[in-house]
Amino acid sequence: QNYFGTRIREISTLERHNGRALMSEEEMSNFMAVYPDILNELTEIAERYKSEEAAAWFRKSLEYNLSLTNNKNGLITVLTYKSLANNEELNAENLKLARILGWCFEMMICFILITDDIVDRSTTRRGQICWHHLDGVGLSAINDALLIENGLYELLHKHFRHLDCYVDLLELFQQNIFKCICGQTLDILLTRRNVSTFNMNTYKSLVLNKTSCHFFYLPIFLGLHLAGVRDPEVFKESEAIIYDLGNYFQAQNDFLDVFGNPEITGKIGSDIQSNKCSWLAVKCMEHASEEQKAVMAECYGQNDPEKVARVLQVYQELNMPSLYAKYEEEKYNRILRNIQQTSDAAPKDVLLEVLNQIYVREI
Ligand code: DMA
Ligand code: MG
Ligand code: MG
Ligand code: MG
Repeated sequence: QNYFGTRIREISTLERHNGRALMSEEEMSNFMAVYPDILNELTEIAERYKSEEAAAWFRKSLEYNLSLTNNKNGLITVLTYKSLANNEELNAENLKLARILGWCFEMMICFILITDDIVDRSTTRRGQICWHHLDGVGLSAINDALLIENGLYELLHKHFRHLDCYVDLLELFQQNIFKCICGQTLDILLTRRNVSTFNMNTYKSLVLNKTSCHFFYLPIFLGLHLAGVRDPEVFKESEAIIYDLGNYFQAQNDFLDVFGNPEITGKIGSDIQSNKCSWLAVKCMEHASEEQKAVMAECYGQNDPEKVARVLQVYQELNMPSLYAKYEEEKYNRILRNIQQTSDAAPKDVLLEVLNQIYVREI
């Protein structure tokens, strides 16, 4: 049962721009149908470098880690392409290309999550043990993350090199990966500051980099470029909404870290212990009394169950779940309104579908 069960039904009745942008089971199974080819091709590429043992390891790490992403983000690229490509271009060959591009994007999420779980000292993701935490993996996970990142460019080279948009695709990956890792760097640096210094401006710039640019900007912009969209206005309109979606998505991720059910989220939250500049911490400091602020300053970011419990108590005193529910309600309505106001040239239906997917998200 979703935390906001009642809202789901309401959204499912939303009208959509056209039928192309739904994350249907059929769409997902078409996307998954490309997966065995992706694995085989990447293994073959690695084998070419005359190391069968390394290639087999690469395949193993790909299989394990790609199962830890939700695969839905890669689908965003496919939906964007389908939504904006000309009808005559929507053939099996081009759709396969869009799906391959979606898998390149999944590889990007995958390698970021491997490193994210190492620096966040996470132990589980999607109910499975994090890659670096497995016996026989350990710190070699860092090397595996690099393998997956660079494998993505091999796949891109193999399938997209002949296209006019190749350089755009390459630059999109390189620039957004850099931005995302800058965001991750800020995330790490902020854990070294006292919670009393956290504020919404810092949070927004953190999220803009670590979340928005890679989770939403990249898959949508990849699809736009593959579809041959040139109008700068489309990119501009989409960008503003994507940043808002990213903000909402990360606030929800931060909320679930503390208030989510680990059996559903598949991961054990640790933002309080690791002193994360999270939405909850920032909002809490905005609303806290002097006394509550003092408790936060003393107890936030400590790996001590008693101190964590005191932070949780402050969160409860301030009724953070209902503050979050109010935020979510407002955010949802504002993003919805903004999507409705974009021009028809923008990927309206994809943005709406992403909003819908975030809203019903449990993990
Ligand atoms: C999410 O941060 C951002 C990236 C770039 C993974 P996070 O560490 O809060 O994510 P999660 O809660 O999934 O570990
Ligand atoms: Mg993390
Ligand atoms: Mg993190
Ligand atoms: Mg989190």
